[in-house]
Amino acid sequence: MFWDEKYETLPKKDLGRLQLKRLKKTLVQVQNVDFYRRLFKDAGIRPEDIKSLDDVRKLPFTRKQDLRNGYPFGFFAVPLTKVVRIHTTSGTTGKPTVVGYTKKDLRTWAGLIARNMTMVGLSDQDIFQNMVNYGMFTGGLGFHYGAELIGMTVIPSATGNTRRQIEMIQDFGVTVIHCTPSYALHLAEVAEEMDARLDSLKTGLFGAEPWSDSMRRELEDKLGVTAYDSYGLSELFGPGVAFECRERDGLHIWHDCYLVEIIDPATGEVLGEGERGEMVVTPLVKEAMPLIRYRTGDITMLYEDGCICGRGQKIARIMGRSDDMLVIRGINVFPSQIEHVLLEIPEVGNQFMVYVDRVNHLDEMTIDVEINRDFFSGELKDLARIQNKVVKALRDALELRTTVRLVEPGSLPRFEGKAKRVVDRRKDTL
Ligand code: DLL
Repeated sequence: MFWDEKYETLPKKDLGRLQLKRLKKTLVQVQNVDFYRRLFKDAGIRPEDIKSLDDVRKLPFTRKQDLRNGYPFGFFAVPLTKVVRIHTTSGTTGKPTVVGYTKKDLRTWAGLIARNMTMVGLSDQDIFQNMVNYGMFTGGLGFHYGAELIGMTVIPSATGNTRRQIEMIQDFGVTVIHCTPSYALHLAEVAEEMDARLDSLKTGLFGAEPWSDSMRRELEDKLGVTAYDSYGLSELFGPGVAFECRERDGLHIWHDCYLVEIIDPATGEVLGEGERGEMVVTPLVKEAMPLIRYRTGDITMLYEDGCICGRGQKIARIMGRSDDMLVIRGINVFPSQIEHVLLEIPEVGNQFMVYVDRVNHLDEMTIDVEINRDFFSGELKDLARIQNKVVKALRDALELRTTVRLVEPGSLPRFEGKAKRVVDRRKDTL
């Protein structure tokens, strides 16, 4: 099942040729952006010096901070009259990053979402409930127009009012949902409280934040869906950059539109297939806001093998962002690893919070996790046993001693969009 079979299955040689052609065009386009004109000049590079795909390595990186410095429209390569939509990233600190789209960009973007949804077997027969924020976040409108392009029946329910969301799924016979995995967990929890059956559901599209395979099993079990991982970032249109196919073993990234490199985040050195590092992407088809060697901050690797579905080289599921990685007493920990451990332990729930402090110059990690009442007799010795079990499982997986606090079911925060499960308080104590 293909949306754009020719481009999704291009043989390697043809793909390389197309990528180079599109890269050259992009290099010309970015000359409309002051930042790039200066960057190329300072590096002593002219667009015509790039003669092969490997030559891209001669070009400097673009970082998120560069985009912030260009606030608001400094990275637009077309006049504002050609920009028909603006989105921004959430920007937890300082100004958000602004992204712009031409009419053609919006068509290209919708086409990429259509590829993804068709790849997992969705069609105009499906009823699609889009349970993400429809504002500046790219997840709402991005998926909306892709789904409409395929001809799906789209319910733009956005976030909030979980009980109403569940009623809509039931009343409209929804077959496909899209939301963050954190919200999907909450949805499952509320459906359980309501004793609501979600029999019409068959597919769950989840993304916008890291989530583990244990979380996948949990969501599939509770919601009765097949769950697919969806990856993207605003700077590269939004969702639709990479997506799992039915194999659900790695994500297809659309190589005709995105030139991918994996680098060592510390040295900038380009790594080989099968080596984990930061993904750097040069989008090849963006008009309003082309970028060169954009450092996504996301940690993944390129798979060596192709895929039996016939599409191109895949990337591994994103482990997290390099800036989400916690370094606790010299050991690297991604929140997704903690999630994986906790979900394997039936005595505790699937919600957790991580607090990191510095006590007497030592990093201390405390994890709050909800107890599962079905496994708790009410006796203190029971609590101690469960607590020890969690501490041991975390120590085995992370090679790190942690403090675990068991808390009441339902007492930890739930999230409608991206979850914020880590509170690093070390900076406060410096
Ligand atoms: O999260 C776009 C999106 C919307 C993707 C809906 C998928 C579904 P931003 O808000 O700019 O855009 O955040 C992008 O989120 O750099 C990753 O760190 C993280 N991220 C996105 N998808 C995944 C995923 C949207 N499937 C940032 N797995 C990215 C892990 C993800 N991390």
